[in-house]
Parts: sequence; C-alpha cells; structure tokens
Amino acid sequence: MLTLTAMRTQIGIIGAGPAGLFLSHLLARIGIECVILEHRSREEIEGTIRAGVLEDWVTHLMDELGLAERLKREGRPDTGVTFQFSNRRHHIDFIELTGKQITVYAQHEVIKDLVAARLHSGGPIVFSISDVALKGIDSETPAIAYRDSGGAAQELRCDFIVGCDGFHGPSRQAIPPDKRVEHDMVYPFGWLGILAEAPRSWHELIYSNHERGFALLSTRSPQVQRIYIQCDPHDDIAVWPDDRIWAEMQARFAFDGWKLAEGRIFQKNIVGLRSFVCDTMRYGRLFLAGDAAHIVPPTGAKGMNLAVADVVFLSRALDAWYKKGNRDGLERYPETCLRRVWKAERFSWYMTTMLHRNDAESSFERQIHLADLDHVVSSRAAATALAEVYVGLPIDP
Ligand code: RFL
Ligand code: PHB
Repeated sequence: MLTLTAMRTQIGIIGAGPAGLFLSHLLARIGIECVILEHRSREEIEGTIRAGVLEDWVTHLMDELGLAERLKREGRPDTGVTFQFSNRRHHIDFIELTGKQITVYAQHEVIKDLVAARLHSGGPIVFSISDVALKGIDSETPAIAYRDSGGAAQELRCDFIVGCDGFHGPSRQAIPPDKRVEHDMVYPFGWLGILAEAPRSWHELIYSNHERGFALLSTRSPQVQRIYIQCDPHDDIAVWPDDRIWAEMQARFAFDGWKLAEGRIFQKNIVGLRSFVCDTMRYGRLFLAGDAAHIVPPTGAKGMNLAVADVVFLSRALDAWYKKGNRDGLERYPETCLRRVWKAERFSWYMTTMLHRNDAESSFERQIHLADLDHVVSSRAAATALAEVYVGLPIDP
C-alpha cells in the first residue's frame, strides 16, 4: 500500500540555488514560512563551481540579512575591471564612474553561508529528493509531490510554489506551453573554466578580446585563480591537457613585460553559452525565479545577481499579499522582473558578442567589436553606461 506523508507551509520552494536560498532568508525576515526541496545533496550543492561576481547591492543585502560575515573577510572588493584588446590594457574605474564596486566571492561560498544560516535558524531544507511533480498550480491549493531520500512518497501543501530549480528543472515545464513564450539563442562557443593553485597575476579581472578567442582572468583567493577561455562548446575536456590550456591562456593574455602565473590545475570543465527568457514567470500560484526563467551567458556576470533580484521582487509582493491582502505585486511580478531581466540580457549579449571571436562573423563585424571596445575605454559616457550595468542596476523602483 502507498503511504503518503503530507506537510504544510506557506511557500513551497523547489531548488536550493541562490534563488531558493535567498528567498528563504528574505521570507524569514518578514515572518513568512517556507520549505525548500532540493534534489541534490548538501555536499553537491556546496561543491558546484559557478559564478564569482556579486553586484554591489547583493553584498549589501547579504549584510542586511546577517549573512556577510565570511564574505567581508574572504570576498575581494574590486573597484573596476581591465579590458585587454589589440595588445593594450585599459582600466574601467567603477568607483569613479558610479560610486559602486563589485565583490569577487564564489557562488558555492554564498551557498555554504546561506545553507548554514538557514539550517542554524531551524529553516527546513529537504535534500536529496526526487520525482518532483507540481500539482494544482491553477487552484488555490497547490502542492509539490516528491520522494524523500529514502524513496517514500511525500507531499508539500502550500499557498504558493516558487520554481527556483534552474534551467533544467521541472517548474517552467509545468506552465502550459500555450501560456508562455520562450526566447532562446545559443552561441557557437563555450567556456573552458579552470581553478588553479597559482598566485594572483593582476589586481583585478581581465576581459581579453584576442584573435585566438576570448579569455577571462578572475580570482578566488590569493592562492587560487579562476580562469576561463573560449572554446568549442562540443569539445571533450580530454582534448584540453593542462599544457595546452596554459599555452592558450598565455597567448590570449600576452602583454609586454607581464606573464600569467601558472600552477597546478585542480578543476576544469566546459560549459555552453546561451541566452534565454521565458515570458511569463507566473502561472496561477506558481512563480519562476532565477535560471528557471532566464539564462544569460556568463560574460556579464549577471546570472546569480538576476536570480537574487527576482526573489527580492517576489518577497516584496508576498509581503503585501500576506500583510495587506494586496495582490498587485504578485500580478505584476513577471512584468517587474522581466524589465530588469531584458536589460541584463542585452548587456550579457553585448559583452559576449563584443569580446568573443565568432568565425561566422565577417572581418567587418570583428572591426566593429574592436571599435566598440575602443569607444568604451576612450569615452567616459560609454564607460559609465557599461559600468552602471556591471555593478548592478538599482533594485528599488
Ligand atoms: P541554480 O543555481 O541552477 O539552482 C537550481 C537548484 O535547483 C535544483 N533542482 C531541483 N531541485 C529539486 N527538484 C528538481 N527536479 C530540481 N531540479 C533542479 C538544483 O539541484 C539546484 O540546486 O539556479 P538559480 O538559483 O536560479 O541561480 C542561478 C545561478 O546559479 C546562475 O545564474 C549563475 O551561476 C550564473 N553565473 C554567474 N552569475 C553571476 O551573477 N555572476 C557571475 O560571475 C557568474 N559567473 C555563472 C558564472 C555561471 C557559469 N556557468 C557554470 C554557466 C560563471 C559560469 C562559468
Ligand atoms: C568568475 O569569477 O567566476 C567570473 C567572473 C566574471 C564573469 C564570470 C565569472 O563575467
């Protein structure tokens, strides 16, 4: 006989990535209950290497939520970035142009901090679940059916479901296809990313546009560097032995009198690049947030920051609903998020096309990208336009 255990909460969250975890903390602050259901283990989510750049307002938000203790100690505030092209390097000074900065702090460190704080305060996160099914999302009594880590059937009944389950999760698919429009673009290149035990080579991020392809120098700590190079998205990682990776990185960052410090590579992987937006982000009592609803190529460092912005908007709307019975914010949620999302999509697409080598483009288009870069580094107005999106657009209306 099938045994089913049912649990009840106000908000059922699918996914313990940045979107789901930030939402749980934002809701706790305003006295709304939630449960997070996550299909991977705690060790897996805390060990997945992804983003590195936090926008200015996200670090302030972590501080306000009491989550910034380690971030303040270990995160690296950066006051600008360097663009390299045509054998030149140019510093874009965010502080001078916008009064704001960014913080380099790895996404999995954010995840560790948010999981620890949530569990410490007794907030439920159910790990290692499977077979998630969304039920009754167009009714007043939605529920999430799933199997727990022991394989037992469970049901979480709630007032609202929030799909924070990333690009491949089931939430977006629960919206009937005729109720959503998907805008998709896949780039003909990917990123090979490494973590290496090496000292810092440069005082800030370098975005390099090179004949041989794009390269990005970032950091994780004084001893660990994070470096990416453009590659064929279909490459098997086996065709990239360490000496080939270093040779390619040295070539793409080559600069008179300077050399990239090398060291032991202890992690490497390849990801494809895509832009994607799902319009709408709400259906009945289901809301989508973060990568479940939209993807940007990582060149603009926007994905995680956008996920946090979505759940800030959603927590405000839920606050108005629970405290005042006002449903305007919930109804306007897709429109509010998508206005910001499209600006980040535009920026990420612009940074990607300007900085990558695309063999399908003509020499004319390639020269246009170099002219674009030259404009950014020689016009204060153009540099400010780039900087204000890079450090993060305002989150307040
Ligand atoms: P996530 O992080 O994918 O989390 C989704 C969670 O949902 C779980 N899940 C399920 N749980 C239950 N049942 C199911 N059926 C489930 N299916 C999935 C998953 O296990 C997972 O834990 O989505 P979220 O929260 O929306 O966060 C999005 C960000 O992770 C993403 O946008 C960023 O990593 C993008 N990104 C960057 N963003 C930045 O803001 N700054 C950066 O510097 C930056 N650099 C990057 C990046 C992404 C990269 N990759 C790997 C594409 C650099 C790279 C290389
Ligand atoms: C990173 O440090 O992982 C990083 C930095 C900047 C980006 C993407 C990723 O645009």
